[in-house]
Amino acid sequence: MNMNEEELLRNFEEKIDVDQKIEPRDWMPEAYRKHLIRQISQHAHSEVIGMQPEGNWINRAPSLRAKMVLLAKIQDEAGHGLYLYSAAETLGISREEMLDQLHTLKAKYSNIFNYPTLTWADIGAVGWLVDGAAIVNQVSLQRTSYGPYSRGMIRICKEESFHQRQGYEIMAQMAQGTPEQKEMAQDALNRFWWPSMMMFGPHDSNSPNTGNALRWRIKRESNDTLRQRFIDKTVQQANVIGLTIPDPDLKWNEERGHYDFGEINWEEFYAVINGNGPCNKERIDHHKKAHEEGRWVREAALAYAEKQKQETLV
Ligand code: FAQ
Repeated sequence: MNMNEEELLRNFEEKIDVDQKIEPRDWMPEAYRKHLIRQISQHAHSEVIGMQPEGNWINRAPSLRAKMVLLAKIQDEAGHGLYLYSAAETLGISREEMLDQLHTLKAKYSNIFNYPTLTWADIGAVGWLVDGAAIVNQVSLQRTSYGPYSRGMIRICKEESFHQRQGYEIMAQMAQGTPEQKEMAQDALNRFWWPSMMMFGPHDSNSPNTGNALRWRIKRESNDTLRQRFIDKTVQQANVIGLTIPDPDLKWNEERGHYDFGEINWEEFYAVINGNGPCNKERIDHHKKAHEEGRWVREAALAYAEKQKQETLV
């Protein structure tokens, strides 16, 4: 490393230490850039792949109101994906490259979207638990050190809190409905609880990316800290609507001021994130097909933009 680079690095670290945002044209270490591209692109893929389990219920929503709300939510997820792809593009990777990484399984996306949505209550569980977990994580990421990611998170969190309420409303309605409806809500909670806990990633002691992420303030809090916050919040919400968290070891710990909880099935987690979950193949195949079928739209939009540019030059 020459002197100049040492100085640049010092300058970069000083900015991080005083919480000044790093912007696209600022110098940054190559490892910081790569770390961000990995995290932000995987976050973007999660938002977009996350539309699939919900899309499964648009034409079976139980009322016009429920259908409109669900459509609006899914559309928001597409928007979140776009903000995040744009933020990643500022780091020097193209959208095509990111999608190629998704389609060739080089890039991951959230474990949670590899589970099926079998009943309408699952749409409630996704909103309540999945968006609930996403918010806890993303509120923390609002303070991330990379400017475009941080600004994206601020906007995304505003929309995400509406999503969480949409899901909780469905769960509350079903939990107070007929015995069959309450059973459906409990069954959805049973199936989505543990995969939602896994959304925060492995325990800190097994999380290879956390060290650099915290040092560079990409992540502001660790996987375990955020998971615990989610649990503490969600247990109370389950109590209010009379549903039971499916964890016999869940117990308030007066000393810690937190809930203790049972062991997460990490074997299942690693199987799912490495391509062997119940719906991995279906999700990627569907995305590839939609991408191919939308090719003419992208080409037409680019041709139109080019034409506009030529016209303004004349
Ligand atoms: N799923 O060293 P760590 C949403 C991977 S948005 C899959 O701890 P890191 C909205 C990890 O990538 C949900 N893979 O990694 C919505 C790494 O592998 P790699 C998405 C996971 O990055 C709602 C390896 O394990 N949110 O839901 C997962 O420090 C409803 C080792 O892990 C974000 O992406 C996982 N859960 O911490 C949309 C938030 N966890 O990449 C539609 C931003 C870990 O080295 C409907 N991301 N892995 O090959 C983050 O905060 C972090 O990336 C973590 C993981 C916390 C996810």
